[in-house]
Amino acid sequence: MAKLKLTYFDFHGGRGEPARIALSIGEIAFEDDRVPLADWQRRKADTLFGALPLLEVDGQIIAQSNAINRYVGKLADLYPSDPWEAALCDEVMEAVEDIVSKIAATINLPEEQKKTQRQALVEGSIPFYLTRLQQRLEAHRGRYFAADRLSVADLKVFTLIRHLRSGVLDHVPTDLPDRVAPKLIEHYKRVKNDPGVKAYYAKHGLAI
Ligand SMILES: N[C@@H](CCC(=O)N[C@@H](CS)C(=O)NCC(=O)O)C(=O)O
Repeated sequence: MAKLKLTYFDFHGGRGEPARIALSIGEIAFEDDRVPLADWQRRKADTLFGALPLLEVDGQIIAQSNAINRYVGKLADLYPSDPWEAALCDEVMEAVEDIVSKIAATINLPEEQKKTQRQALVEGSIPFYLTRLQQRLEAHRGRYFAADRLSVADLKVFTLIRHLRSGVLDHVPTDLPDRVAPKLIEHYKRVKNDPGVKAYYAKHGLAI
């Protein structure tokens, strides 16, 4: 088995979280390299694209969260083998990237600008992406986003919903996902109650 090291920030959530959960579900050993925020500026210059996550496989490194999700998804049997179902899985992961990038672009703004831009997201892009993701879920049997079983796409949407409901995003009401996309909340609970996902959070001492 290849030697794996997943590098991401030292918090629960974000672009590195789906791969951490997937590797845990697949019972695949990996070094969980958690970078404290205080160390980031020192380490940033040495990363492939100046960002995390990174995955090292037997000494070789890849970047980009969705490339990593696909790779670990294949190792953990959480990525569809059928090409069409794989494309559905990819579509959802890229759509989540679209909205995550818009939210991430507000993180370091001065307070007033952050408030204005987040309010615009709350009235526009966030409900737009949540309702469209909900439509894609319903178009594919309603339980999971691809192949009617858990995949890395489900873990990525789960991580997004958890983030939006967590209260860490100032000016984003925590009940927004529940109001605009109730089927995504049912999906969130389905994923949260998956035995592998529960075991992952229990291992880290987190109530979700
Ligand atoms: N397209 C990249 C985006 C990576 C990215 O922006 N990561 C953020 C954390 S989620 C980051 O490293 N931010 C710190 C920085 O840009 O200095 C991916 O999907 O991995």
